[in-house]
Amino acid sequence: MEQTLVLVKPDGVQRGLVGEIVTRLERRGLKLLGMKFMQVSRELASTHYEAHVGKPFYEGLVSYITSSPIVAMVWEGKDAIQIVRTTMGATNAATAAPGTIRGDFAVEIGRNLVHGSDGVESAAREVSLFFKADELVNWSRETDRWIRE
Ligand code: D4T
Repeated sequence: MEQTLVLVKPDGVQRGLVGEIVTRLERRGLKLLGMKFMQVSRELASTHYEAHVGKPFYEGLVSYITSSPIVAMVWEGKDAIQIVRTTMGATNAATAAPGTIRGDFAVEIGRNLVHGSDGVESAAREVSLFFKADELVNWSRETDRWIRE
């Protein structure tokens, strides 16, 4: 079963979209394993975004994610990484399809509301960056048999 890290970025929190974003992931059928409201430090931001060091948007990215609190979550499910990414829509919100989170609530890449891990390795790395093992809850969901055959 895949796990993926989802962040509601500072714009999502400031704009009151936390509930909306959680609702969409819940309704899609993914299972929540962990959630925390937190301020991202510069240190955590630079580790999280280390792949982007040196890119022209890097400084803006680090200031954005550290500018105000975020909500960090871990969601689980078969194909959870891809399911989160299709639910979020394209990174550049200007081109995100209507019906996706970004396509419905955002207009540009630098204020794209959410983050979702982009692969199995980055998901494992990001989940362990934001959560200790004992902060993730192992639980069984009664509706699972109505979500997957
Ligand atoms: P996140 O990490 O927000 O889910 O985005 P993606 O995984 O979809 O996209 P990414 O790693 O390529 O970019 C990370 C982050 O950088 C911002 N960004 C990106 C930006 O502000 N300007 C840019 O030109 C690019 C490529 C948006 C997402």
